[in-house]
Amino acid sequence: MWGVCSRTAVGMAKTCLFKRPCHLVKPVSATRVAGRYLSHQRGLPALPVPPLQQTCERYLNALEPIVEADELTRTEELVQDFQRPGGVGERLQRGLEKRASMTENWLSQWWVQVAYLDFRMPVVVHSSPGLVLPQMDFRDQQGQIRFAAKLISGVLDFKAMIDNETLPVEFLGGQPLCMNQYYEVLSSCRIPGLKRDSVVNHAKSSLPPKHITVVNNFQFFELNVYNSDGSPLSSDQLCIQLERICSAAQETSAEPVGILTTLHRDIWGKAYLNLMKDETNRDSVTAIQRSIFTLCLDRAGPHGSEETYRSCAAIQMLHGGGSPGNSGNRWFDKTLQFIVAEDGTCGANYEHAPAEGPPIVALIDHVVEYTRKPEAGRPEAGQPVTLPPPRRLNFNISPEVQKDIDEAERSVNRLAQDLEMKVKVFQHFGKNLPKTFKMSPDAFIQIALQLAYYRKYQRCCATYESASLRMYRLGRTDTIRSASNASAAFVKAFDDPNKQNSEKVDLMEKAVKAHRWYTNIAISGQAIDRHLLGLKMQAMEEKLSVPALFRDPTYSKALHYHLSTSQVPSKTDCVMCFGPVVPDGYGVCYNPMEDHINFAVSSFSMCSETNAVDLAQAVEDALLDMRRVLEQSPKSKL
Ligand code: COA
Ligand code: HC5
Repeated sequence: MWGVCSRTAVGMAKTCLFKRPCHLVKPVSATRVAGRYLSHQRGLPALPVPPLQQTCERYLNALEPIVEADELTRTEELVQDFQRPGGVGERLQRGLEKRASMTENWLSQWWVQVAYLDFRMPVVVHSSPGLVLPQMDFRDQQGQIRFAAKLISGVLDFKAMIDNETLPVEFLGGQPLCMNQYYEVLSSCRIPGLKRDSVVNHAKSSLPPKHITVVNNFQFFELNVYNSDGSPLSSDQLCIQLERICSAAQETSAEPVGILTTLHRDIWGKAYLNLMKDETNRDSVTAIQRSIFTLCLDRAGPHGSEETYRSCAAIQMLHGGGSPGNSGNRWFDKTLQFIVAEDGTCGANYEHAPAEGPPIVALIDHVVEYTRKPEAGRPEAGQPVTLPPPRRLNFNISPEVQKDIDEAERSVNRLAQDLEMKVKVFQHFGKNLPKTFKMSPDAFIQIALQLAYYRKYQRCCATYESASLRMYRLGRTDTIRSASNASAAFVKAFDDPNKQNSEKVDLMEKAVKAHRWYTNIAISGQAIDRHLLGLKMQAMEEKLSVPALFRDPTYSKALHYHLSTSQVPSKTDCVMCFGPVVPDGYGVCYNPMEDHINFAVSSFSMCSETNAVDLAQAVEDALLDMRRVLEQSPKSKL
């Protein structure tokens, strides 16, 4: 059980098992959490609070490539004042250290609030990522149902690993990781509030849910996925039930109530109160929230050519194509939605508050592997018996609710119209090439992104890359700032005809090393962004005025990420995607496989300065040009 590590696709090694997590947002008391899970979690180190001087110094370094000299001078003065002996910085640092000694993780709850629950933009595009699987080999409803049934079985198989304590613990850089997020993704849901949202997790209730929700033709159904003896329904049984759902959904039409979940959160918060006034609606919404996950059986989206297929599919996963498309065939507050369309387009959308991408991807990798196994090899749960039909979840649409639905349709259509998405499969090489040159593949890709951006804009920009903090108990993420002095020196030299090839290679190596260094400090809790956020939150907690350092335009500039990026590796050849985090920026998600790299680049078409297609092309060019100089370098011929 607690055996030897083996590498997984998430770049993490795995062993062992356990059970019952604590809740992410509202922790359950430790006495309810028993067994190996708890001892594993207890064995994890607590997230450190980095030294104040170190963060101040690193902050100024990180600003150098992205701000003007006069801005930097002003910020240097603010930093000096902030960290002076007896100053506000020291007071806040002490407060943070105290908080760290009294909580399981001084950061995570604040982070979930600030990054997700207090963030009021629609979760669609602005927060919830999409995941695109390779197109499956069916093209009709029968094939869709058969695949969806296998998919459900695959998720239940993964769920059993959670329930039976056989879920492997992952490792990163030889360190065991916090596994809490795995226990947050099933049977949970975000709930809109008037000012702040919340997340409920029913997995830990005394009566854990036994059903999923299925949505087809904008209509929701509760589908019980376990037999009365507790065994999961077989794929054949599930097929029968899904067929019943599809015929019932085709017979009638309904208002797309799910589209309400695409609204701005304050507006949805109000609309939610309208919706929940009605008892039938309350019952239906509760069934969705409690369900293990949601399965969206979509009609086919726009196809496009082979070249554009994945970009079209990414749009289906991210927002569903607007109200004439599949956007109403969703409940975007649901933590996990699997999407299976009639034309073989498959993937998922997930609400980000409870978990990061890697646990979701590990689950999906498992499901895909499961669906590929021949039926015969699988344990089937008993003989098909007559099952009660799935329950339709009815909604009563009052004029008020109808108005909210109309508004949601308009706003999601604007959002869909505004999102540009380009999926590029970079075929020329993958992790293999940087490895040959003894460079970190992730750092190599990030430096290529820096080069692509610089070539397009003649400047460096604040760049965000997600770094996992899961080495620490309840750890989430910190920011790797990919724009460094070393990357700036490299991108400025690269197209300079007066520079020798050897100098370019030397600068590339330095830039890649600097990135890997930043990655190492970030995953060991010594990066600057979450610490600075913590110091600011501490000031608010102590009801102090927000220190000038955080009111500085330079601080806003440092947080205005023109490039918001994330590496999400997987075993399956899939691509993950998300929207930009600023109106004039890009979202770039990439999955480096051994011999190719899948990229999804997004931008907003409203912004005339950005163009996802162009940036994707610039990234491809940058990667190829970087390879060329490496191969031309005498070192490579050694
Ligand atoms: N020479 C040769 N090989 C090298 C190398 C070098 N100098 N540096 C690294 N490698 C190898 C590694 O051993 C690894 O090998 P593997 O393919 O056998 O696993 C591979 O290259 C990849 O390493 P690298 O590219 O450096 O990246 P990483 O796997 O360490 O990932 C992060 C870096 C930042 C992505 C990772 O630390 C992280 O935090 N991941 C989580 C991100 C996340 O949560 N994203 C989703 C947010 S929702
Ligand atoms: C299916 C995986 C998608 C990845 C999502 C991701 O990277 O989210 C980042 C989370 C974090 O805390 O860094 C946020 N980001 C999309 C804005 C990079």
